[in-house]
Amino acid sequence: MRPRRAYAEPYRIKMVEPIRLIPREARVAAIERAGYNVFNLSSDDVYIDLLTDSGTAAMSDSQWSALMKGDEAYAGSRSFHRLRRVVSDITGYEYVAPAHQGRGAEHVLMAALVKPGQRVLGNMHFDTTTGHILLRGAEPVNLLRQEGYRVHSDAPFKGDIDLEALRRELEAHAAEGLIPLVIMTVTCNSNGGQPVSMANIRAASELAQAYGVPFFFDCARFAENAYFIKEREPGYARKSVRDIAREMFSYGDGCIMSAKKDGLVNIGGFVAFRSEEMYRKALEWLIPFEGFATYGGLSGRDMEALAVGLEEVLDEAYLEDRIGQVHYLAELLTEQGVPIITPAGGHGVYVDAAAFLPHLSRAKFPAQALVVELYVEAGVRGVELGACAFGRIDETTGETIYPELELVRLAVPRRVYTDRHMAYVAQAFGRIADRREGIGGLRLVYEAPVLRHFTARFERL
Ligand code: PLI
Repeated sequence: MRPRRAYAEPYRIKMVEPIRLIPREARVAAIERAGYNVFNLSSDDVYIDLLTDSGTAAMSDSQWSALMKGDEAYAGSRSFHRLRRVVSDITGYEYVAPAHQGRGAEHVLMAALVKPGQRVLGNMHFDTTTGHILLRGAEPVNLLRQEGYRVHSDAPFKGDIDLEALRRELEAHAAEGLIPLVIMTVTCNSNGGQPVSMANIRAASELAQAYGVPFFFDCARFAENAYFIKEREPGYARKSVRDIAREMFSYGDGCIMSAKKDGLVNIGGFVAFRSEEMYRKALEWLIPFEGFATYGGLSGRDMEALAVGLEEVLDEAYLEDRIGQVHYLAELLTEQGVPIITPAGGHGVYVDAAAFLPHLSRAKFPAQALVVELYVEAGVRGVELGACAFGRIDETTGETIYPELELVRLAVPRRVYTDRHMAYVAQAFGRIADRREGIGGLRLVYEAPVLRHFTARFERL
């Protein structure tokens, strides 16, 4: 199951960005000022930042030099045409519209295709996708197969959709026109960056087609997904990751992408279609909200860097190193006795905070408490995905409804940190594990009505 890592990092470092570990007392003061919420920290006070793998990649020398070739024309930019050619070559989708980032692409797609009262099916929609479906007055429906919710498993494709549940939904609602599209998120971020198998993609696409429903990908991490297929799915070991990606996209009608992940850029996204009609519909929303059809909120140089990033991300030496590094961190944490979601996914390690701090009830925000502890111990910033991010109050009973899992995500930025950084993170967890019984919980003292985890404030109990 462990991805191969035959060589050292397939790059050498040409430019460095200094980072520093501020003293422990300063970290204690910083997190207190931040209301025990790492989103409120200044990044200068963070030593190793594992908050997200989104928009945090290091660009290559080729990408930096491509920036100089940016054509900043408002309309018909040469850089757009270059990006369009690269996207069409990988996806097979002819009609490409840039967007400022993933949620911009989601907005355009949902506005073009989704109407109030409809149901948007998927393996597991990401939060912003869920938000855009809800904003259309529609219902996001997650049909991840049961295995995907198990913390410990050796299933190779925990991002797969439950095909029987998909068939039932289509059978019940497609004929009335209540299902505007199915979205397959690859990899599936919300349960740990878990891959979806080609067999599952093919079968889900065939089902959608049989019911006349468009099939789309949220392909933020498509190259990582393709690499997992090559490593784990029978029949794909000898195929190139590029060919695997092409086959995957061949089963779809289009895609939305946050290029801040597998685009290897710091900002950007796009939506792409097989059908000109859908593309025309999308332009009605793209132009007023994102920008003209040939830039969609990006500068010409952004599009140049993205065109190069989409090629580089398919380099198998890069992917072997990338996914290998995430799995190396997972192994080190397991050696320290830290419970994590298994198998580890493509872009980060997800720690089971409820199992790590069993003395803290959900009401005491154990995952948030662990995020705070990791920052104080080592200056490392992870993120809570548990009671704060996903808990909500039942409007009728006033009771808190907790999500199934209480996790801390350690997302690994692409090409940014070395294995020594990973070892440092794991050692910090080892020190925390030794004194975990003494770690106290938190009390929520401020919350916004939506997406409360970004701005919440806590006090120590
Ligand atoms: O952050 P955006 O707007 O570029 O992309 C939104 C988005 C869409 N789909 C998926 C699968 C995502 O993971 C995603 C963003 N993810 C973030 C920010 C993350 O930290 O995982």
